[in-house]
Order: sequence, then structure tokens, then C-alpha cells
Amino acid sequence: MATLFETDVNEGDATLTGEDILDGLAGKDVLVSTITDRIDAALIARLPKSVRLIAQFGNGVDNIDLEAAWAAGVTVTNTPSVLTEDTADMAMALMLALPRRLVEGTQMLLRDRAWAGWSPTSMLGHRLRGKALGIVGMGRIGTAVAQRARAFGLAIHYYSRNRRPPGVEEPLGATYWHDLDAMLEAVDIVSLHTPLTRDTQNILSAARLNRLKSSAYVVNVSRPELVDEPALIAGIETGRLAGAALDVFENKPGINPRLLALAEANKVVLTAHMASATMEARIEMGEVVIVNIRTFMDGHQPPHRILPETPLPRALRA
Ligand code: 8YV
Repeated sequence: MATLFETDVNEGDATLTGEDILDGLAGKDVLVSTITDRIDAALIARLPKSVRLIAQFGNGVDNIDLEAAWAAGVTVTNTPSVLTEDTADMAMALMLALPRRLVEGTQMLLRDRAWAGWSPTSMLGHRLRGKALGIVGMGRIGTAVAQRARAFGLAIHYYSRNRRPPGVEEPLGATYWHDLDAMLEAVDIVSLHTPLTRDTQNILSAARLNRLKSSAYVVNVSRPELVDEPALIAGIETGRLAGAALDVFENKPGINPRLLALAEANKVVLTAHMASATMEARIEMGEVVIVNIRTFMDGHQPPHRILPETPLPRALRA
């Protein structure tokens, strides 16, 4: 097989420092990054002059200081689309997991060996059909979730930066809400599908969580910073909220023990940032990274360049 690129590969070490990244970049033209690599202004200022492209292996680019990259003349690309369907599948799985007590049922059988057999009142959950789903962010992934949720009989509500132009029908008979606060009062489940930007950070603030019905629960396959996590935890602990199903949560220095306790009590379902983790998606993401790099190296605009009108990620945390 012909060698396409000469690479210096970091094999899955999620704790790369800026120095590690810079060390690996000597003599290179492209930095291929993932969400765990913090590419802040200080690091960008120290990039070798040869590095003109940051090719993110992922959809979200909130780990990259886009303004600093652009100011330094560095192009940034990502891999949208190829992880849309798998991420939407996981949102659906999480949406079902809490009301249908999937994790609890498995734990009772396998971990606790406590199943006494079927009875009419054993493991009763709640039906999804007929409930109202509020989607925050009706982009590619939000729309793919809406399609699935519609098939499950949920009524679709959404709040989004981009409303369809006047006269264009809402997809899937969805109800658009200009006012997120009002939508939260109306729905039974809220699912987050917006990128993390300066505008969306803490979009599910403590005050907004308070607007949800006490029977409502939160699904998050996007970014932890979209939610006031301490307020979410306190809300579930006090019964103010029914629960949460989270693929993403604060994990520095570790997962909040109160969140783990809620998962033990089956009020919360936790998965390990794996919404896009299919073999197929990872292969396709790699292919898109290669297309972005080759196009750029051939002197053309890469197909998935992050454009300057893109809402900026929130300021990277110190
Ligand atoms: C990826 C994600 O696995 O693409 C994203 O934005 O959150 C994940 O599903 C990760 O970003 C890889 O860099």
C-alpha cells in the first residue's frame, strides 16, 4: 500500500499536554486533533510555521480556539455528517433507558441476582409514546433524533438558532419554540443537540431546569457544559426532576460521586461518551479527515472547513 502521509500517532492517550502535542508536530504540516486535545491560543502561537491545518477527528470543535487559529492563518476542519445517525441512535437508546428501566432490569438480574420472576407489577416503567420531546438544536443530529422519536410516537418540539424560513413547513410536524423557557415547561423529555459555543454554554441553567415538569428528564449526548450539572444533580436528588440519561458529564478530576450515587439508585443512566462510538463511524471519520487533508494539501478549500460565521466555541477554560 502506498504511504499517503508520514504520521506521528498518539495511540489513544487522552491526557496529552500541549508540550506532547508540540513535540509530535516537529516537521509536520497538519495537526489531527480530537476532542480531548486542548488547542488553545497559547498552543496555536507555538505551532511550527509548517502547520497550516488543524484537522479535527470529530464533529464538535470546542477544544480549539478558532479565533486564534484563524488569526494565525491556520485552517480548521471537522468530520460532520458521518457520526449523525449513530449519535441519534444513542440519544434514542438513552431516551428509552430511563422510562423502561433497562439498566435497572439488567442489574437486578445479573448484579443483584434478585429477580423473583414475572408479576403484573414487576418493573413497571413509563410509556414513551404520546410524550412530548423537546429538542434543543435542530441541526443534523437533532433532526435525526426527531425522525427516530417520531417513529416512537413522541410529539416533537424544538428550539433552534435557525428557524425554517417563513412558509417552509416544520419537519416532522415539529413545533418550533422561539422561547426556550416556554418549551421546557411543555415537554416531558429534553434532549440536547447543540454545539458548545459562547451562547449555548449553560443553556440548561439552574433556572431553566426549574421550569421542567417534575416528571421530566434530561438526555445529553452533546457536551456537559451545556447543563448546570450541580443543579441537575440537586434537582434529581430532591425529586424536583425525574432523572437524566447522560453520555457526557463533568469528568475532571473525576465523575461527581453524587451523580454516580444517582446512577446507583437508577435515577440516572450514564454511558461513557460513546454516542458516536461505532466502528463504522470511526472509519468514516478517518476517511473524512483524509479527504480534508488531501484537498487542503492540493491547494483547495477542504470540504469541511469551519467557516468564520460558525458560532465560536466558548472561551477555553484555564
Ligand atoms: C467524538 C464527539 O467521538 O464528534 C464529536 O463532537 O463528541 C464525539 O462523538 C469525538 O469528538 C472525537 O474527537
